[in-house]
Amino acid sequence: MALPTDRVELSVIDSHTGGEPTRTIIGGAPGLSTTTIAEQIQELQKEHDWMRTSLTHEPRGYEAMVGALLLHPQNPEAVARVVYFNNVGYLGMCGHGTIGVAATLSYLGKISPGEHLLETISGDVVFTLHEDNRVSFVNVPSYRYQTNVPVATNNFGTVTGDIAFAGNWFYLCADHGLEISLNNVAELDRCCREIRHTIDSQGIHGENGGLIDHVELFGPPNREDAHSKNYVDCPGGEYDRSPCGTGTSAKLACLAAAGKLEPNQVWRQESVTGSLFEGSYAWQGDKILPRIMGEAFVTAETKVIIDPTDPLTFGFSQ
Ligand code: PYC
Repeated sequence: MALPTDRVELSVIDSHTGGEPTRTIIGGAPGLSTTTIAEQIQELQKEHDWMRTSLTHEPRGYEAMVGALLLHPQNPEAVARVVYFNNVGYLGMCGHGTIGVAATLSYLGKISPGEHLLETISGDVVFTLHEDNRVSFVNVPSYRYQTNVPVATNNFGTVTGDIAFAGNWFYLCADHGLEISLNNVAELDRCCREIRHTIDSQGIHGENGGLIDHVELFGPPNREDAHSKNYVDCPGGEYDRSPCGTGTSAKLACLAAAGKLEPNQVWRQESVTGSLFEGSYAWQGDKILPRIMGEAFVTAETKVIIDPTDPLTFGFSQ
């Protein structure tokens, strides 16, 4: 990868969805020579990964930062094509990011309340911008793959959990014995790392070898309007400040498979920060189509300057 030798200016809009940031690039990104979204992600990875690290690593970003690059869609019906990325790479599906991108497009005056289509690497995603600023989207077909999978940890005993797919692979666990609270993030993080370590070292995986790179811990909610509270450990080692769109979808898939939630019944998932997503589902064969609703707010409209004479301009991380 050749780093830019000239100054680059990127136009970005920052938003947060239930506390989880999305940094949407709306201008200044290098032109891509490829056509399909899969090729474009490969090209970004190979030729322009500096853009990802510049926006998500320190000094401009931090470990929770998720980027979204808007590209021209192939389908004229789509409002945009979007590539999500974070501090460690490019993402499959990103629920909070979908809500953040929708809020950004609305802020820019590019969409009005109603239904819209986004092209993503996981397929077309239909989202609805509601009159009250909330956004709902239909996630990719999701399913519980295995149930009651034991995972031994050094410091937290043997926990059991389900494995589910919802655009990302999740291990979902409720018997960890920890309080889900912002005061307890260090312990929650340690527990998730130990679970991830055992999952990796014992070759526990999703269907067709799918990499389980998200661990989701559940506990009782604090909010009266919520059914459950979660802590979601993401691939870069950071935790999702929102209830996680794909994580809430994975939970819906497990509840549906266990016969604990009916189609169209609403599940309210609280996050470790106290924010809330509403989820419901419809069956599609033996999988579910989750619908997730949340709200995002724009926090900044920024020109990011990437100055090659600055030794830390492309970002640094631990
Ligand atoms: O909301 O799906 C989500 C998500 C995945 C990683 C961070 N947020």
